[in-house]
Amino acid sequence: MKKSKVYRKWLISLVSLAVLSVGCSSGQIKTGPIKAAEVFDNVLPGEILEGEVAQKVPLTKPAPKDKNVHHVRFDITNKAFKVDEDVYFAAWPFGGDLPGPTMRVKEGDKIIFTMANRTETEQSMAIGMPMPHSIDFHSAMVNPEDKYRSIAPGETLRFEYVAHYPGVFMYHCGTPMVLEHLINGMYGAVIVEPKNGYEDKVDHEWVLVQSELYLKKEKGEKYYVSDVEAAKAKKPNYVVFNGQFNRHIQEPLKAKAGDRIRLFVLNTGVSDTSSFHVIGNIFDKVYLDGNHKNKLVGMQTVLLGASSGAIVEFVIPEPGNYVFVDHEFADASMGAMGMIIAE
Ligand SMILES: [Cu+2]
Repeated sequence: MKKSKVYRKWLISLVSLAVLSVGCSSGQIKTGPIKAAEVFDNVLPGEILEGEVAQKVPLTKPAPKDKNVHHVRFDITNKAFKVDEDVYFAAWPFGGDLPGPTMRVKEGDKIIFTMANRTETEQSMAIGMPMPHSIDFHSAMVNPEDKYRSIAPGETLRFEYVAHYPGVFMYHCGTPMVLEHLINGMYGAVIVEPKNGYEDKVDHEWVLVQSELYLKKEKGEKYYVSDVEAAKAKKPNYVVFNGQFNRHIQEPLKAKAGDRIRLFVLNTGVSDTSSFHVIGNIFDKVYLDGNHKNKLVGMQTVLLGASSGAIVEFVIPEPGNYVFVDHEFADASMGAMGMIIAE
């Protein structure tokens, strides 16, 4: 080979290496071909909640290390939930829970997601009306017109996506009027772990989903229902962690002095911010939106807009009751309060 040819080859490989490294350092994600969503005109056989990577709040277990493809199913059915003493809310939840179950996978994993709209069943119609619904995963990068389409009662939707970014993400129904579907409890969290795992080993991990409830009850009715006018005026009657007024005061989270805690906090809104704080503690590490690259240290409070998430980590300094609140104290007094008890 001639000297000039060798030089040209060397130059080309050097340039391509430079281009490649710029591409990588820019953090740009290549999504590749994405399959179109499928809609079935029946409720496919299966349970309302399926998938080993899905769990009800506040629980979450690490994503399986040996699997990169996960089948998850959240069906929609109307269901009533106790949100306070003598207050039962007729909601439209995902996967039979308020908030919906948390899905937890790893960066780069593929999720094959199934959702049936079961709002036309007798059981569901005893609580609310059959109507179209959809799901919008903030953890996905897909064509929303295809994947986030509304399906009619009795139909099943199936689509897949790859979780390209680590984080703590919201999912929710996106069927118009979105505000109305959100205030009916149609939201939940997705945790995407970084490819190489988290920086620290922890003793406990819990999920806290904060949301506002806008409720009203007609005289003689059994259940409270959502109040669209109050939601438009941003006047909630409750602001809650994990679906109930002061839920984790009644069901405290349990730890020991010296334990390291990781909380996955998601503020679903629907329209308000959260100033998340643990009384008697400082977050030694905070990862905004749950991404390990967005690291902050020594934080007293983390501010979360509607649909923002964070990982907060801290050590329990000594035995005691560590109350966590939305430090916007009107919200705390409306139920955004819980506790970690450390022996
Ligand atoms: Cu909906």
